[in-house]
Amino acid sequence: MTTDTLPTLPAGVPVLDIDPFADEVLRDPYAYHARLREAGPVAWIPKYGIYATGRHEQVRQVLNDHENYISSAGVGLANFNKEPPFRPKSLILEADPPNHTRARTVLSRILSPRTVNQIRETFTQEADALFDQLLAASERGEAIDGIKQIAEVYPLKVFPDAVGLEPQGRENLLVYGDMIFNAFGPRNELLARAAEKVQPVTAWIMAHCQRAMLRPGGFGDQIYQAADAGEISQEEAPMLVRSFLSAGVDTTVNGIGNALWCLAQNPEAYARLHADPSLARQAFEESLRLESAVQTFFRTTARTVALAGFDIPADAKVLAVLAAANRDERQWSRPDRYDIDRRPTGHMALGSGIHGCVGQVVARLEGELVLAALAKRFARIELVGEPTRRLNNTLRALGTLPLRLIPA
Ligand code: OVV
Repeated sequence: MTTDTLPTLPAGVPVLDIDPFADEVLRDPYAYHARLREAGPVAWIPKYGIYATGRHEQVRQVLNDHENYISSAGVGLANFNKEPPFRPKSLILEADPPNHTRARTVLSRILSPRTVNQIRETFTQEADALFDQLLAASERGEAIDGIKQIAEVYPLKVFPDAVGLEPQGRENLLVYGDMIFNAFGPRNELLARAAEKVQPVTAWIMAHCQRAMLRPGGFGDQIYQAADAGEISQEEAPMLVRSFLSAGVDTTVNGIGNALWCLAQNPEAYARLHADPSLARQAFEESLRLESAVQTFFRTTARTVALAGFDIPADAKVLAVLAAANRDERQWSRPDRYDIDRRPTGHMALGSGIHGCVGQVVARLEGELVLAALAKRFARIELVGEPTRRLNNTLRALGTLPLRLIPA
């Protein structure tokens, strides 16, 4: 590519000649993240004609300036001002105020701290039931897959139960999530493979967004109640249920999977957690920082905007590398270390600003309860094989995590 095919490149912006979505980069992104931070506060990636930032200060700035860095043109690589979205836009994720505000108000009330108080007991019982069963298996000497048997089963039980979905067919949620999060990246092989499987899955998802499919009183039905009250339209209700089903499972599955991976690699941290299971919440938070399940989101500039002194032109895509900000040595001491005594306040794994994760109180509840139930029963957790990766354009995901859990 020559510079005259890149009219939006302003003079002086450092160039980073890398494909952030290449398999080898996704498999081990941290060297690329370091290069991105080193290149400057913002860099130009010619491969896609995008800007990228991996320093904490600028990632935070981009996410907290929703007027200049908008979401309605998509939060993936695709610019919805130039190409149609691959599915009808999310009413909350891919929206700006004032539309965003109406949707956000409804979802944040449903997923509020008050709600957490109501679901906490059930979510705790489910975590205890799962780990009692794993304890029995461990006493028989069986190894387990931490992804299949912990990270997938727990969120697939508790969250869809709370939304009000029937038990059958929930595996569709993982296939759908894999596709959605791949679709924030380029049209590469990963997206093509995810898209192959998705037609019947999309039909299942959309069918389960209908009120008749949702248990009265659950999170899904509560969206329809907001429509009954006139806060949103009746047509908007199933679209907001779709947001629950898109963002509520694959994220927590990988958040929990990555937390287990952190603990399996750091026996001294696990020992501390076992000695004091009340550290579960902090241990989960630190794993969000270190191994962020959602690695990136894009924004689109609404006008020419100065970022760290560089003029970014209007209608440009800016890649906010949340996971790079979370290991920025300008922000964190010993950033690559898993330290459960650290309070990683200000990490970007759940975003920041008006689009910050609306389900974060539920996500944190799930992470905390899983790690606490684990820590109470097991003295040690050991890796008994090489974990495998499930590559995704946006998610940091393990495919398998072979573990032996050693009872206390
Ligand atoms: C945060 C997130 C991820 C994926 C999908 C959605 C949101 C949505 O609103 O559909």
